[in-house]
Amino acid sequence: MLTLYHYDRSTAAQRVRLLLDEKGLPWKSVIVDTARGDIDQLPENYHEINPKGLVPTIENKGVGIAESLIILEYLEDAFPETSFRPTSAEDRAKMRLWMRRIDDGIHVASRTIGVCIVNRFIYLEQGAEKIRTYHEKMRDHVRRDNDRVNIEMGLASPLLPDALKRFRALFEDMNTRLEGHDWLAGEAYSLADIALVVYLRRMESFMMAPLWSHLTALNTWYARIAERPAYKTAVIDWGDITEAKRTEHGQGAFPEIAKLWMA
Ligand SMILES: N[C@@H](CCC(=O)N[C@@H](CS)C(=O)NCC(=O)O)C(=O)O
Repeated sequence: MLTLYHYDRSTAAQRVRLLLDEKGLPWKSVIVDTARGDIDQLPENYHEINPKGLVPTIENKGVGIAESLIILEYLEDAFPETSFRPTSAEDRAKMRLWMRRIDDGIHVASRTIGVCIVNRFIYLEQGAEKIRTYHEKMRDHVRRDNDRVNIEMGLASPLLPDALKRFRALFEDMNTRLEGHDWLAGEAYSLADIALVVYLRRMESFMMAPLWSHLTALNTWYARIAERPAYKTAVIDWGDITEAKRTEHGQGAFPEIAKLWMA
């Protein structure tokens, strides 16, 4: 059986759970939640299959696979019966171009926004020593260095304006495409929609949704996906143990975030 290493609110894990549930595949859950500095949660030798020590990782037939976008493609290859890839080669290329934006800066931007608005407060509650150890053990040094700046500077971080600009451009580009189509690539729900929808929910959790309320096609698309049974089981039902903090700190940050978003 498939085993997924993940935790509730991880956007990268949400997209893998979405595809697993859309395909109706049974899977075993192993929670690995280091996001509040609990680095000891990593299973022994976890870095051998996920060199960055992050989630998600999926295991099948004794083989471990890291990186959520690779995992999505792997699940399509290994379990092609219900496909979430468009049929034409051109639409598949377009699907992958949308997905590429995630690794081309959107995922990192999402973390920057999260740390600047709320995670820095969660880290402060954990105590300086624990967070120092967490960062010392973090294998991705760019991620660690960004975290340190974002924790120290918060809404004044020099990384925050670019992160917000990337999201604004992404949401506007998605809206433009969706003005003429129901889905991001081809004419059916695909990996591109699955991979990107998790950021709507993530940015919304910081109370930022008024910033794109005018992007009607994007919001309609999001509502259409949220109605799918798999969205409930893969995203809503797993919840987010930090939701109250996201709401509280998101509300407080909104005036500054809106100013940067509009800049
Ligand atoms: N590029 C990776 C990113 C994975 C990633 O950033 N995972 C986050 C959750 S979304 C994580 O493991 N966080 C743990 C931590 O912050 O300690 C992927 O797509 O799988």
